[in-house]
Amino acid sequence: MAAAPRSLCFCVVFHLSLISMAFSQDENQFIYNGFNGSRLHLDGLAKVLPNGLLQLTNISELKSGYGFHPYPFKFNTSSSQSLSFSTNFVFSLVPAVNNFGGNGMAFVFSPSLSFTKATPGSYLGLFNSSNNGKSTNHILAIELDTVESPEFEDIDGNHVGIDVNSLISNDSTAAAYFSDEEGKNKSLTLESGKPMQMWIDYNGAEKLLNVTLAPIRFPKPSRPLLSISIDLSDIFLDSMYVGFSAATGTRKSDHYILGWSFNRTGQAQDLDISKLPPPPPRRKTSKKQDPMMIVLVVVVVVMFIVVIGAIYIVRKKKYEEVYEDWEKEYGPHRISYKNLFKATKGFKDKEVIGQGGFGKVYKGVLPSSNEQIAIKRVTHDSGQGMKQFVAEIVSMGRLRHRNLVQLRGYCRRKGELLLVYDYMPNGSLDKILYGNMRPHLNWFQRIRILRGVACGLLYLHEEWEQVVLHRDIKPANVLLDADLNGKLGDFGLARLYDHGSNPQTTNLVGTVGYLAPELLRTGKATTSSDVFSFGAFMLEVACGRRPMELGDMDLVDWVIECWKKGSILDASDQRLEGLFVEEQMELVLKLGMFCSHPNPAIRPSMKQVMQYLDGDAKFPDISPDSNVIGAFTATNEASDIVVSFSSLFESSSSHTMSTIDSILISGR
Ligand SMILES: *[C@@H]1O[C@H](CO)[C@@H](O)[C@H](O)[C@H]1NC(C)=O
Ligand SMILES: *[C@@H]1O[C@H](CO)[C@@H](O)[C@H](O)[C@H]1NC(C)=O
Ligand SMILES: *[C@@H]1O[C@H](CO)[C@@H](O)[C@H](O)[C@H]1NC(C)=O
Ligand SMILES: *[C@@H]1O[C@H](CO)[C@@H](O)[C@H](O)[C@H]1NC(C)=O
Ligand SMILES: *[C@@H]1O[C@H](CO)[C@@H](O)[C@H](O)[C@H]1NC(C)=O
Ligand SMILES: *[C@@H]1O[C@H](CO)[C@@H](O)[C@H](O)[C@H]1NC(C)=O
Ligand SMILES: *[C@@H]1O[C@H](CO)[C@@H](O)[C@H](O)[C@H]1NC(C)=O
Ligand SMILES: *[C@H]1O[C@@H](CO)[C@H](O)[C@@H](O)[C@@H]1NC(C)=O
Repeated sequence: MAAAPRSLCFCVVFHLSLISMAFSQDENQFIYNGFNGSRLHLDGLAKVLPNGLLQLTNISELKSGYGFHPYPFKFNTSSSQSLSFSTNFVFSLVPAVNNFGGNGMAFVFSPSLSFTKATPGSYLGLFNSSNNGKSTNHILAIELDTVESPEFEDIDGNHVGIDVNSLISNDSTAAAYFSDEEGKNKSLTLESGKPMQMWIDYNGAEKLLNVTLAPIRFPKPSRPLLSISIDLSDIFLDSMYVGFSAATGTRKSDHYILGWSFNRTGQAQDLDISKLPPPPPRRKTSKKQDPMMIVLVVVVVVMFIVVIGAIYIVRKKKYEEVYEDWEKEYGPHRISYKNLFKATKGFKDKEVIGQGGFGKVYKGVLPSSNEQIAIKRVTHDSGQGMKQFVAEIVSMGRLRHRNLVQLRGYCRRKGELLLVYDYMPNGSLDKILYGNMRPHLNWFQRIRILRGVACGLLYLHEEWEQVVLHRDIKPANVLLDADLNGKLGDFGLARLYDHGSNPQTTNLVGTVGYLAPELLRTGKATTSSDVFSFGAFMLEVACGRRPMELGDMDLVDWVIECWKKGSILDASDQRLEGLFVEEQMELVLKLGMFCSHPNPAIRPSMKQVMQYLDGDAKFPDISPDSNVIGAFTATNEASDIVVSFSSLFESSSSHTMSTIDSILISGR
């Protein structure tokens, strides 16, 4: 078809025909993968950027921009077939404000390149108010409209429309594409700034115009977005230009074309996406527009950092421990504060199971092993003696005896020492002895507790590698396990006070009523002063009375009185209702008295106490009127007469027995 006119021209004017030949051959088709070196006719704001992008408009208000193929195509409007064309292009609309750009762009066939009288904004730089809708326009436009203009019956602010001589579209639909993969329509946002591709195909024979849209890199969908039957011969003139227009109004976008392929003789070639100029950068969301937003974001970020930082510091502070170099060797005995904190649910008051002179005791469950523990929280001034004390505490941890509450480890914080023990489900004997437990502790349980505690104390005094003084034996420090076995707690803890600042006053540890008189005088604790406390403890368990109760006479004096009246068993706890082994009760009362003797020399050792309790040695038959007993109520000096007694006690038990007897008899 092109061959005939070419040869004809060739004959007439040689050099002109060459140019015309080039046009006629080239100009039925072209492809721009980027517009570097293109020969487009640009008007308005349009320009080709150095990177090859065709920018139709920037974000100046109420402006138009045009990019057209510079030469018109010749159409034979009598022959519908010759009106076929195929084109595709990649565009990108970058709004000035996110989702608030405008007004849009169009692919256009126009008989003229002059749009000087056309209006920007919703007229898309194609028409003005007086010529809009006139058939004399001879314009076909495929619009990409991003502003809803009611005057043009727009369906929305994001649609594709086919316009013939008018901005009132012959057909339009919301921007979308058919996904062959998913078998459904998927919507698109034209002014997302993302590059998209459009295909426009017209078959002159079928008089069918198809418009197809898809995101870049998607193959052409099998179903067009718009497909209308239209006879372009009614619209086109013999000579038509083809290109793009775009316009801004009060809403504005950068309108870009990245590449364009056009063909009148067949399917337009696909663009080479890899060769297209880089997509224009999208604008950072409205930050420039709204300084309040920046302030808000900064404030939120700063607050976030502050909160996170605060949480970090609080957490760090919360679990902060004191750890000194010398503690390294005790590493295995150290229990992390975090674990203890979790075990006690944050040292909640609800978890407090006791309160003593040293501080509160909490119940807890170790998160790692689910084991129950008791945590003694001791306040202290972490002075110089701490090192020695921790050393002792740790060595206490090595004490193993079934009648000692096992120390598991420790933790140190500022002003605070935490000692972790096995948990004793039945609490302290003190609570059970004076509480409302029903049935009340029976005699067998009591004697077993007494024996157990004696056994534990013997271990501390004589059976371990060094002598450990308890210094605070009393029912509150005797704990009961699930089977009501007595276990001595708090051993060695009294030493804590030795490390205080004033050695003169701090040595006096213990509880009134359980304190040996010589301890009050000399301040020096001995195994014998422990025995004194144990004696008071024995009497207490047997009589169910505290050693010193307000308004009552001393427990020892009272027992002696009962004894002198010839009915020592009257001193026994009324709650036992007489249900006890009389010999045992008598032994416990008398042994208790002897242990509580004001003269330390008369007190037996723990070993002897065990022997009496076990029946391995027979307790001497003493008269209540003996010297020894008299010494209870006499002055301290008076008791000195039997000071040689202790050395005799050291010998074998059978021997001891006779010695006691003889002394007692001589005292009579
Ligand atoms: C838009 O382009 C025109 C012409 O190149 C220029 O004068 C104007 O400053 C540009 N406006 C913006 C907002 O970039
Ligand atoms: C235009 O097409 C008609 C019908 O096919 C034909 O008769 C006519 O010669 C064509 N005109 C030109 C200038 O090619
Ligand atoms: C509208 O455009 C047409 C054609 O370009 C022109 O003749 C006419 O004067 C314009 N009207 C107005 C009001 O600008
Ligand atoms: C997809 O969109 C086209 C055009 O808007 C419509 O004709 C067609 O029914 C839609 N198809 C589906 C599966 O929604
Ligand atoms: C237009 O789309 C219809 C429906 O998919 C198709 O049958 C027809 O061949 C298409 N025409 C062109 C020119 O692409
Ligand atoms: C135009 O179509 C013809 C025939 O299908 C094809 O050979 C040619 O490559 C196409 N050119 C462009 C630029 O699409
Ligand atoms: C366009 O040309 C410029 C130099 O003029 C070059 O830097 C750029 O890479 C070219 N872009 C394309 C897409 O070819
Ligand atoms: C769009 O098509 C043209 C030519 O086919 C008609 O003349 C117009 O009336 C029609 N416009 C609308 C809104 O359908």
